[in-house]
Amino acid sequence: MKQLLSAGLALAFVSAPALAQQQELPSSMQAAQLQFEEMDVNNDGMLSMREVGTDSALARDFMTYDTDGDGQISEIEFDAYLRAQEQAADDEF
Ligand SMILES: [Ca+2]
Ligand SMILES: [Ca+2]
Repeated sequence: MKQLLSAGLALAFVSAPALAQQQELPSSMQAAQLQFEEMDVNNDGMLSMREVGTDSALARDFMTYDTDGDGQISEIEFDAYLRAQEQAADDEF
C-alpha cells in the first residue's frame, strides 16, 4: 500500500512539470524559429557569419556557438545561443 502511494506521488511529481513544459515550448520555439528565418537571408537553413552580422552578440561568439565548426550556425546551434542569452539575462537579476 505504501509502495503504491509513493509510486502515485512520483508520477504526479514527474507529470506536472512535463505538462507545463509542453504548454510553454511551442510559442518560444516558434519565436526562435521566426528569428532564425528572419536572419537566414538566403534561406538555406543555416546562418553564415554574414547573416548573423546584425546580431552583435552572436557575431562576437560565432565560433563558440558553431559547435560542429562548419562555419555556419544551424537552427540547433542558434537555439543553444538563444538559451545561453536567456541564461545570461536571468543571471543579471
Ligand atoms: Ca543562410
Ligand atoms: Ca555549425
